[in-house]
Amino acid sequence: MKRSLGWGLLIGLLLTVPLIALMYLADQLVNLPFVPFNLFDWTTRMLPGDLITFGIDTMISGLLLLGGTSAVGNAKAAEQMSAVLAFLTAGTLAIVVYFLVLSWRRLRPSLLSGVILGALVGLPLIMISTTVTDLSPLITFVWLLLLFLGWGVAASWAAAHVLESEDVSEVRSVQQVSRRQFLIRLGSGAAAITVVSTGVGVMLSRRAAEEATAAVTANSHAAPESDSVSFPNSNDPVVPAPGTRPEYTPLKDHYKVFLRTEPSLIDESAWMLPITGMVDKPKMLKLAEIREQYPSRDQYVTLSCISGRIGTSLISTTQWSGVSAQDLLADLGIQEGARYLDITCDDGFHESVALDLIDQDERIMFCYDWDGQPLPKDHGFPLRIWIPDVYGMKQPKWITGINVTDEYREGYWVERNWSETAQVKVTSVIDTVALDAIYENNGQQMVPVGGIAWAGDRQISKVELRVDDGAWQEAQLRQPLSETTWVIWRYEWPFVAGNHTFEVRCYDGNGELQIVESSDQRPDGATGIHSYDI
Ligand SMILES: Nc1nc2c(c(=O)[nH]1)N[C@H]1C(S)=C(S)[C@@H](COP(=O)(O)O)O[C@H]1N2
Ligand SMILES: [Mo]
Repeated sequence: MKRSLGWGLLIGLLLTVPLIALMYLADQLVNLPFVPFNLFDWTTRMLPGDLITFGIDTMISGLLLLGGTSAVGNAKAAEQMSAVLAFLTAGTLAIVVYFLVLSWRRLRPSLLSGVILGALVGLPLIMISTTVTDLSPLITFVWLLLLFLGWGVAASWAAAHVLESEDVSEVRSVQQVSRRQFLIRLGSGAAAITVVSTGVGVMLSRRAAEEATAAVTANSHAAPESDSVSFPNSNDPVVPAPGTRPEYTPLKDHYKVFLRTEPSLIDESAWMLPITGMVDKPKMLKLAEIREQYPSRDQYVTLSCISGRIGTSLISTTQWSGVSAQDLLADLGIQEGARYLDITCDDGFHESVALDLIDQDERIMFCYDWDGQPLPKDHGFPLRIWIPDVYGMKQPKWITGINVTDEYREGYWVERNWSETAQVKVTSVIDTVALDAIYENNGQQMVPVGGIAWAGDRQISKVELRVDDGAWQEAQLRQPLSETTWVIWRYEWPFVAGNHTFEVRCYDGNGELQIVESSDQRPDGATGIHSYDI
């Protein structure tokens, strides 16, 4: 029993690793589904919302502990790694169980038993993968079935070589020799398949990434905003304290959140936006038509994720360009009684947006550019919506359809018990106490302290700091990029040696103090005071 457990583990690993490598290769070559990701996405979709949030949160805190804030950018890589490891574990365990059953029931590892193993494991996975792929289900089915049957048959063949149970000693020593040879052959076969498939796969994926970058550069009708144009507040005398985050987030550093293991990859030539439902004149629009037929507008926007804690790195600022939802809807002939847009996305995400809200706010836009360039694929290419003053969870990316309706449907995360309104919680954060930048002013040593404050579109009227429970002191505010971005603040701290705790609080444009009582991010967004120790 123990021996078959050991053999099962070894053979399980030796066979499941190349299986994964082959699926990866086929994914890179012709876009066949990569089952580990499909399985992971399916599982997270089936699990209750609370548990997923808990999982994501645990992972983010784990990464923070391990590698500081920069590691959070790698959360997706960590998720992909977990998906592959989970699959490897499951595949290996299946072979272990198969080996245990064989030795427990004293069965010969026949070819049929291998076919059964492959089918038992493969069929449910194939069901999951065919529901998420865009390829013909038949091709997907045949390819994956062959792969899993091959894996099962290889397991039975390996079992036949390693699980013989005769006790006669000469036979055993002969067996040991042939077993060793067998293992060497199996091991080198597995290694060869893995190395070649992964190598070619990685090469293909690099080339695809390069081509995508080249295409974006060729397409971009304007140089990136961040390089060329000066910002509206470039003359503001309040300069960020050294160590404050960039006021305008470099595009590659913008935070990312998406529910699937991989972002949707939408081909512009195949994409059209249908606007249907309660309208007299339904439409089907290509991206170029949306760009050309409607006036475009630009807006500096800070976007944040509701699942961030106080001081989260899931918040960023860039320039959004697109068409006002009012303009896009103007000539559709929206019928009497219509009340919502039901927006659907490539990845199964969806959200309802009230027509009343759109009527009240011309800024709500269907956005196609970020930072003067077509939306990056991670950020929703070709089209996403922007709604001021609400968290990202209400703002669909990769939009594939707009249905005008009189029925309200809860959005993807609302269905999973997150806030229905998801209005941004007023927040302020200390980024830096710049001890390195200490300077003297009239004989007093001063240290610049800096950070951000944000209130959705309600603006910031005041930011205050205190040190070690002292009195609250007012900070200087830099003019923001727009009324919908964060405000950079700066405070000059009269230096006192030793350990200290800094705290920050802010007031919105109406003079209302941010919520200072701590509450968890779930379900309405985190509240409380951010503090910083030196
Ligand atoms: N289609 C789709 N849209 C989506 C999401 C998603 O998973 N799928 N995530 C939402 C969430 S929770 C956030 S915080 C923002 C993040 O946008 P970003 O990744 O471009 O920063 O996108 C929102 N829109
Ligand atoms: Mo989010």
